Amino acid sequence: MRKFISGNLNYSSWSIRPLLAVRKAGLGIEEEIIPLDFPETTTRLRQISPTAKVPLLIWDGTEIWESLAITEFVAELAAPGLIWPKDAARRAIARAVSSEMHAGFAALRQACSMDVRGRAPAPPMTSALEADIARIQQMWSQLRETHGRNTAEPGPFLLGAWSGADAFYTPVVTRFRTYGLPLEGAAAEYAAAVLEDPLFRTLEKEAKAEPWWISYGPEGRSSGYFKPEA
Ligand SMILES: N[C@@H](CCC(=O)N[C@@H](CS)C(=O)NCC(=O)O)C(=O)O
Repeated sequence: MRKFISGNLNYSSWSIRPLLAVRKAGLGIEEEIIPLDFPETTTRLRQISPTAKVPLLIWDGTEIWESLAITEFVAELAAPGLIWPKDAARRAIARAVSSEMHAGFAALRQACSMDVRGRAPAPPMTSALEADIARIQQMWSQLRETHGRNTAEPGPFLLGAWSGADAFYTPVVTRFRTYGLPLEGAAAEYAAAVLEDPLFRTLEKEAKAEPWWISYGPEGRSSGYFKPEA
């Protein structure tokens, strides 16, 4: 069995990162969604995953959890250059910024939950959130202005051609859009390129069509629910 198990595409940022890589690699992997925050969610997650979290990749009896490890595994199976750049220096940078995302940006993640189809006011600015936004602005601009202009693997993404780094920053791009956070210059152009990319557009369409909803409010995150028909 070759199956990728994710949370809702609209809300599960850790799921959509490796899912974009799985789809890019075109390995014919079946996909299953376990909607988050429903009464049965934890039981279902405990049954399938050692961490009771998604994403999880099942590949011929091997179970791989953690978004970065799944992305690395998929990269090994994919054609060279499809997930990580062919050039060793660019590959290292792509991995560095992906690791930085995996381990960091806590203030942004806390204040701006991923909600691909949602639009909401910007949260109150704190110095930690401001620092996360500034680092992202600086990182995206700097990568676009240096590695993004390479001619060997050209494209509008962080390292030129699409890479795992873009998979890791796609949920960040959508947060900037959802909460109307500021971006300028090359960083804003990069975000626009991600939102226009067919790989993302397909996922966005699926996220919009999902029947499962979660609300965010002053009292925190709601349970999952089915939105009543309008
Ligand atoms: N470090 C993990 C984080 C995975 C994670 O936190 N997944 C969330 C969904 S985005 C989850 O499964 N939460 C369990 C739950 O909501 O019950 C990774 O990178 O894969």
